[in-house]
Amino acid sequence: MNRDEVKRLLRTQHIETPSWAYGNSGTRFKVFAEPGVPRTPYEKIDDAAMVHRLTGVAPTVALHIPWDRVDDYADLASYAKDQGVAIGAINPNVFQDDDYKLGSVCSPDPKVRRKAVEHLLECVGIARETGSKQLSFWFADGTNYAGQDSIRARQDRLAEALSETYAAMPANMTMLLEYKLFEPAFYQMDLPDWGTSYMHCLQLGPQAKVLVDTGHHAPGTNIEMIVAVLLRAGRLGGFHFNSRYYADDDLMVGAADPFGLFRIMHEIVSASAMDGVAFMLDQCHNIEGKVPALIRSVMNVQEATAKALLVDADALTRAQAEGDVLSAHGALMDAFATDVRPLLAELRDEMGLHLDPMQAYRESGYQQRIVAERVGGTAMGWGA
Ligand code: AOS
Ligand code: ZN
Ligand code: ZN
Repeated sequence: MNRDEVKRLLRTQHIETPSWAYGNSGTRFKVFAEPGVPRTPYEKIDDAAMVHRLTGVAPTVALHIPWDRVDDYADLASYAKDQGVAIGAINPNVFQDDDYKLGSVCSPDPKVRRKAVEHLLECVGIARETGSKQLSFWFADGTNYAGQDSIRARQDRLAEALSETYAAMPANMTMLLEYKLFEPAFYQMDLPDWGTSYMHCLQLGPQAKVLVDTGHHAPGTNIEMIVAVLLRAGRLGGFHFNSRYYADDDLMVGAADPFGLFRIMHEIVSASAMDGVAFMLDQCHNIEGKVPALIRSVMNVQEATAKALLVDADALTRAQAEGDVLSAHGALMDAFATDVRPLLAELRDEMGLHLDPMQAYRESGYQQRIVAERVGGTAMGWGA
């Protein structure tokens, strides 16, 4: 692919930031409060807009309900628009209430299931009101002990809840169904892997697609293989990008394993699927500044994408057809070894942006301003 085509595609790639990453977060041991953290969903949008202003490719922000509950969602959406961004995926929260102890949509208690489904339906409404086209579902449902509940009955309850929600979606809305190997449940999760998620999507219909969170697999899982298979089936809805060393670490994407990210992006580029996939971040910035961490993360995704776009597809296909293992592998490694920072600087220059968004942030005075202005009130986040 020539340089201009690479830049054209990079301009079209949109990377969605998660509202929760702008708030305080931590581990089960400690949530360190950071000065300047948003006190309202509106202030989260201000931060997301800043990330977009500096990177030019992060025009949407995902919401998490009820963390981002407001009285008037249309007003929130129009505020976002005024700041130059839009509302992205709507994420329901069916894991933080006491009555979800044994699950939400899979709970053995029909009243709890009803409550959870009502919340999913509420999120369909919020998506409509904010102009969002995507629902992003993650369920903490599962069990801790063999025999605790019927695995099969839980699948039936899940299918029932999803189909009621699916039926309420307008034709232009997509349901993204996320899976997770373990945590918070340790014996079995009701949606533990891409296959289970895919089966539910198949049953639901074409508006249901699988969401791959890069931190939700067993160590050593070949994630790009999953990506390739789902793309082939037309059911890869999108990503929750982040890095992990051990489990669901939620560190900055591209920090722990930039090569893994590149391999994922290579599958997307080679399937010409850049515009059909939602590139979303799902991260927690526990010890680093949140806004700059999100800027860095957006840049990391861009760098991996640029390298994937630079793969010499002809040389690769030729080597593959000839069974030339090392040349085929070499075609990928050459692209991965390319320093794409000058190309990205050129692209930013053409987009009227500072060549280095991290430096631009440091020089902007934004951090000092939010620290000075956001005094009083309650910082958003969990447990801070
Ligand atoms: C949880 O592990 C998942 O990654 C979800 O996407 C979750 O909704 C998100 O991390 C916000 O809590
Ligand atoms: Zn996730
Ligand atoms: Zn996760």
